[in-house]
Amino acid sequence: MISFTQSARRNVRLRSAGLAILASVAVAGLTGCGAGGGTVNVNLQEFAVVPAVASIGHGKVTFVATNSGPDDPHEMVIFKTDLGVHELPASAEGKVDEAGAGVTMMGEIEEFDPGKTGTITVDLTSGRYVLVCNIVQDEPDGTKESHYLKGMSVEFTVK
Ligand SMILES: [Cu+2]
Repeated sequence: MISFTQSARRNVRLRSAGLAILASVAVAGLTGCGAGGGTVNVNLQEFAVVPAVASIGHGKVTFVATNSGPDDPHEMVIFKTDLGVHELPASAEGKVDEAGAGVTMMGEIEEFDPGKTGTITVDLTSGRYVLVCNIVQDEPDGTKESHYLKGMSVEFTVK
């Protein structure tokens, strides 16, 4: 008699397991840098600049500013700077020099009235920024009223 012995061992070793681990490490590395930009709502009022968040990831950032007044027109200038919010280069009457030493002007929402909204989109790199209302008004008594000196400046961080 003749007997046949069949060996049916089919061990297929999946070598793709190692590749899957490498891929997940690469994805984790990309998510850690805080990129992305986004939208920042900002409230402008007498006399404060109040962003809804203190920071955002770098990239295209859209600022949507609402003038809550109650009485004055406001604007919003974006400076990249390491100077403090009260240390920006300004004239005696309180107008920030938008081309001054230590500040880089990144963009501006021009002056608009209470109850209205202004928008700007800027491409921002990581760093420290200050948002300012740079209006200096002529008062009826002949004096000047600087919105910056009255308190309309705030620090904002881009990660
Ligand atoms: Cu203002």
